[in-house]
Amino acid sequence: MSIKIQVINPNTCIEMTHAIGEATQKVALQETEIIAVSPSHGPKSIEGHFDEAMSAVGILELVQQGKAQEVHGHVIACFGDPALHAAREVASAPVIGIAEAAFHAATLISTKFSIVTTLPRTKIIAEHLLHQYGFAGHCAQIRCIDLPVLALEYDKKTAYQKLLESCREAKAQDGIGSIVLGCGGMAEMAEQVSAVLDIPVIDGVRAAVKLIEALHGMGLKTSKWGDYDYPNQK
Ligand code: 2AL
Repeated sequence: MSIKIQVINPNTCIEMTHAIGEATQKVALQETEIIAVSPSHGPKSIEGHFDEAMSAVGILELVQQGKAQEVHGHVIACFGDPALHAAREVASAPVIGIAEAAFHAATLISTKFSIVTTLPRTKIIAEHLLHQYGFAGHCAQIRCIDLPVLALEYDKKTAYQKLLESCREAKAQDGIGSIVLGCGGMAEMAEQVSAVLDIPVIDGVRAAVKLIEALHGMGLKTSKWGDYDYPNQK
């Protein structure tokens, strides 16, 4: 029996959707089928509160589509975990955001981590999530490469160099045991940065896929008892 995992890239940059699909297929179980999708409408990249709000409807439509295809889990592959709680109301399978997946993974292998993300304006979104999920005490620093999200696809060389430099500084200065990458578009760079710097570097997209495989193996789905119950009929 195959495990179908819908990986939603919430922005409309199709190149990033393909890169995320490839990066996750590499670590997925042989029986796992990754369905990488992005909305047909919405922002091309998500770099602030407005972009997040504009992406929400597209994400929820895709979750509904995935549910109709009977997928075994959904990943929201944007580091602000946009529309996560709403998606859990709509879904019956597990729904995991990449920030929460990465925070969980990081604290299972280290006591402290730093986040390396894209633009400074996205830092507040990560900070809010750290507090909301209860991981604030484990995060030493939130660093930025100061490049827009789309540079990760269209100027890969510069993005990689800047990411490597920020991660190098985090390792040397932050008193940490691991690094969390703060953008879905960084997924394909995690392995190389980790190998070069000799420190665990966590890409939340892959962490989320592996967590869904684990939940599926335990027969666990999103609870419909309580606030994640299906939305009320009006
Ligand atoms: C992101 C992300 O993961 N995808 C996107 O479009 N924006 N988050 C970020 N901090 O840059």
